[in-house]
Amino acid sequence: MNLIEKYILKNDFLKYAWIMLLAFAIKVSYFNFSTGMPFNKIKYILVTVSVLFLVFTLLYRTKRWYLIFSGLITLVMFGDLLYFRYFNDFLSVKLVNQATFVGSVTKIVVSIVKFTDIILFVDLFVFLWLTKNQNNLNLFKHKISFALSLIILPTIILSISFSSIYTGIKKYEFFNYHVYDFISLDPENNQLTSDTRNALVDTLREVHRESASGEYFGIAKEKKTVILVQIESLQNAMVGAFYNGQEITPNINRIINQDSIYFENYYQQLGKGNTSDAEFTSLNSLYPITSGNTYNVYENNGFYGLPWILREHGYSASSYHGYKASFWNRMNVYPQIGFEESFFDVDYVMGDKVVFGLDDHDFFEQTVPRIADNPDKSFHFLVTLSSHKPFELSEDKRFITLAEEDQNFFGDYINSIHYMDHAFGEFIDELKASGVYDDSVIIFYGDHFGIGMEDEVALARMEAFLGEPYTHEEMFNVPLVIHVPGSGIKMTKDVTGGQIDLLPTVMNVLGINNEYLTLGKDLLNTEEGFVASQTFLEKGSFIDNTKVFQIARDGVFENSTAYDRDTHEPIDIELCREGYERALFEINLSKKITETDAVVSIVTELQNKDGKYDIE
Ligand code: GP9
Ligand code: MN
Repeated sequence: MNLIEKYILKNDFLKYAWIMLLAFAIKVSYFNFSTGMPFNKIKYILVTVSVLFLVFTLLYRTKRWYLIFSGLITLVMFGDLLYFRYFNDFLSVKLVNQATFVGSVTKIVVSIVKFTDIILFVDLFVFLWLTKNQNNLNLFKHKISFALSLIILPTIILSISFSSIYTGIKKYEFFNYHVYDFISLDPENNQLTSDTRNALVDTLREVHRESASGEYFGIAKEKKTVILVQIESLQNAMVGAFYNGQEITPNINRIINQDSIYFENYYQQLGKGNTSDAEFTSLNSLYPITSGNTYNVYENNGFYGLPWILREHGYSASSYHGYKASFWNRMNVYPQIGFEESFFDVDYVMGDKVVFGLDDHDFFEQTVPRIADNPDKSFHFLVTLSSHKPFELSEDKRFITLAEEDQNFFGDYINSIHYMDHAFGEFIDELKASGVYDDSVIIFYGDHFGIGMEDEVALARMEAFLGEPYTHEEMFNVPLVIHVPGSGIKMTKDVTGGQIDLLPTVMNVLGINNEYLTLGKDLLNTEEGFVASQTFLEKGSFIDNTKVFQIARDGVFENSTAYDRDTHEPIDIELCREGYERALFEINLSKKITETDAVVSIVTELQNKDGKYDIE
């Protein structure tokens, strides 16, 4: 008893350390398993717990400092956890400029929080309880404890640095991830070397030689008005589908069935900038970056995508969106990507707000006169909003009768898409009434999924609706429709493509020779489908015509998985090595082009002309 009394109960380190270690272990285990940590990575829990223990015991002097420090670390962890549930990734310091975005999506954040998340705060409660009658824990009062800690820290660091078992630690382990993220240790060389640049120019010249002789070249060349609509959260699973006998998108279906080319294997290709990335990639045929969002980080870059290209070919270029100009930094970036004129919320008469901005019905109704008010060739880019999460419409805008079990996020999504479709149908009617329709080409696509994987109830209801497991492949699938009134075309294309392919495909139907920088391909003239993903399915992952390759979270090819799209059976990943390398190559190349602001100079070289960028 004497010994126990002397060495354990009277020794603050021994008395408190095990309790704190246990609390950290619970906290970190919860964090790791909630963020998809495989069981064989349990060693990372030890690393995080050890670092936490060291950091906090070194802060033994005052209770207040402990609470501030621990509170901050816990908040970052909590942020990582929420962000992970949504994006399948941790937060990054490069995302701080997106902080304003959080305000608009508070409801989404709230829907992602789970009651069990309180476990992340367990060490704070335990600490408060242990210190309720004292000012600190004095964990390091004894020299032996202090010495012990000085041994543990270097041991951890050395074992991380030299042991192969720690492959992937910077992707999984909390502290390593954030340290690497902070110092931006990027193994890739971010210079666009002259060899790579020359090879790119040669490849593009090859592509360009064939561009004017493709099928469907110029089918919409004579149309005066080019309308491109990016539709919020429209997944392909909704198109052509019925919910309990009720057609979800009757207007879109009708458009697809007449004078249209419908791409049914078309996919989102976002980074971390959601809607803005869908815009960026579709308009510019470049991949978005994933460290931050392209619209913010590269707001001053020169780009040469669809708006500039169409201006070069005699069209005017305008954009329309019923929300704040500052959101996604559109007000600064739109002029850079070529829009001469942009309309935002303040330019519209706001009726009832839907979700957080202009109702699609009001949006279309007030946009049509502006489109119609162009005697010459004009390009109009519309970004819809009211089918945005959390899909909460007022009762008078819900037209689909939902079963009891779908009176939730999933059912709200169905109703929201149905309402958007209704407004879209009115849009087409208004275009007809204003006399613009016949002389227009109308192209539309979904920006990204509506139903993610984070809401378990919605996920289950989505699976019941689909009649099969909900995969990322399904989640990424958005429709692309090219509607050419009077063309008599009715076609469904099954080639696999993504938003990066929009620009070359649109140039083809508009009869514009491709002499530009496009990393995507013209989907009307390729059989070889390929979509590289960077978010949700991380960099290296891809979807092609027959298979889906999903890179492992540690980034190691050999640990990854792949399946056949028809049978859903696993396939040998060696069959995916080429696609994997291509995905990495293309994304890295795109990143280098963006980082070095090389677009305009490459386009100038491709065109062998000077000063093309200065269009008046
Ligand atoms: C806001 C709208 C929605 O302007 O485009 O963006 P999201 O939240 O889908 O990225
Ligand atoms: Mn969106």
